[in-house]
Amino acid sequence: MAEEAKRLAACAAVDKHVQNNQVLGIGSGSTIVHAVHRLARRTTRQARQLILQNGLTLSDLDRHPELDVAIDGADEVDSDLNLIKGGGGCLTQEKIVAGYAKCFIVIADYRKKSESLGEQWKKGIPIEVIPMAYVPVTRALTKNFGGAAELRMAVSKAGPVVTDNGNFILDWKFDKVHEWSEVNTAIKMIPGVVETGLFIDMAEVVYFGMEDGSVSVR
Ligand code: ABF
Repeated sequence: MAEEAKRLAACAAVDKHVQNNQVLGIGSGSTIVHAVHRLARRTTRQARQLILQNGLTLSDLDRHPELDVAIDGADEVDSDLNLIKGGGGCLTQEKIVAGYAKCFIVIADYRKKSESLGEQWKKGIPIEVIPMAYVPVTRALTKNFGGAAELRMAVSKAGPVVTDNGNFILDWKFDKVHEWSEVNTAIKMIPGVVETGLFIDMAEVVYFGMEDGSVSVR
């Protein structure tokens, strides 16, 4: 059910927003896989071959510092299109890609839709930190903003999760609704914080695949 909802959202977003010869940014997660499949179906055999031969690494921000469209999933989306991202461990590179796109589109299934952040996603806001600073950052988070923050551990419990950038992730469980834009800026000012999983005022449109097979656009 949720998988079909992800597919519906991905197809609707790709069909509406992606045109030929555009430079695209693609995020990570299970929903985005459906968007890539949709894109591949629309790609000619020759281009698809090219994509495969190049191991799907098509370009980078050095060559394309501005993207036409970025498409990504999310862990939660509120009624103002603010997002929590990073539940899967990726947030900094995704924020960079979204931030340099002319248009940032989010695709998600119905479980991610909420009115207020925290209604659906109970694991807290992921915050990427420089490893040497994770203890003082944890203390600063709870002292300044309340709640609790935990170092994210690998499933094996052998050690902390290490991001693509070689950093750790703190999951900050907030205990009240905040003014998210202000809190996001304040958290980013804590020395040792690399990036937060709060994506405020970035998404232009969000496609939710719904349980009844429809697509809800916010
Ligand atoms: C990435 O994938 C993360 O920022 C987000 O946490 C997650 C969403 O994954 P899924 O589509 O599997 O729910 O975009």
